[in-house]
Amino acid sequence: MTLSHQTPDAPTRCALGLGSNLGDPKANLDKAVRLLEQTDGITLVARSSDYRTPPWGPVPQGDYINICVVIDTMLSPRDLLKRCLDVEIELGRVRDVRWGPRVIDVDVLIYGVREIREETLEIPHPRMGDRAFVLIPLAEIWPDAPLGDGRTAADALKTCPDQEGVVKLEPVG
Ligand code: PH2
Ligand code: MG
Ligand code: MG
Repeated sequence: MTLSHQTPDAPTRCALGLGSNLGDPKANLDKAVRLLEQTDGITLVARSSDYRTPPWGPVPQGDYINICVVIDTMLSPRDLLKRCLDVEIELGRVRDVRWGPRVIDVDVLIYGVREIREETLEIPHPRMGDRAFVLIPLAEIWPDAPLGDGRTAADALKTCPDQEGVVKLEPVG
């Protein structure tokens, strides 16, 4: 059995990054968080504010709303990934263009202090340390989150580019 299939002996603290820029992004994010929190073996610890973020990457597309959540989980890294992908499917995600627009994206960013480098699962997420749309919501709820390169989320924010474009949305109602 590979490392990513090992279930933990005790709940493991993890961070997930969620984003949406198709349909009703806020509703999509709310629904994804609800599905995650209703999952056996997942306890929601914290949810960040919603952030409007300019699209990152080579594909021209609309702004995203991004959030992060912190969870405790008894699922193995592989089962947690599977649950995230199932939530994406349940919300109607179709995988077409890489980096392209999406109804929902649910990424496993951090799984305890575990480092996993497999073809279909890389934890900590290899690109989060320089992405403001991940680091800003993550540092809001878990500033000490270990990025795996010796830095915390708060450390990485000190040098992270493109932070000006990320706007915190105030809750309505
Ligand atoms: N996700 C992408 C590509 N670009 N840009 C923003 N602002 N937020 C995202 O979540 C995002 C992106 C592919 O995962
Ligand atoms: Mg993804
Ligand atoms: Mg992503």
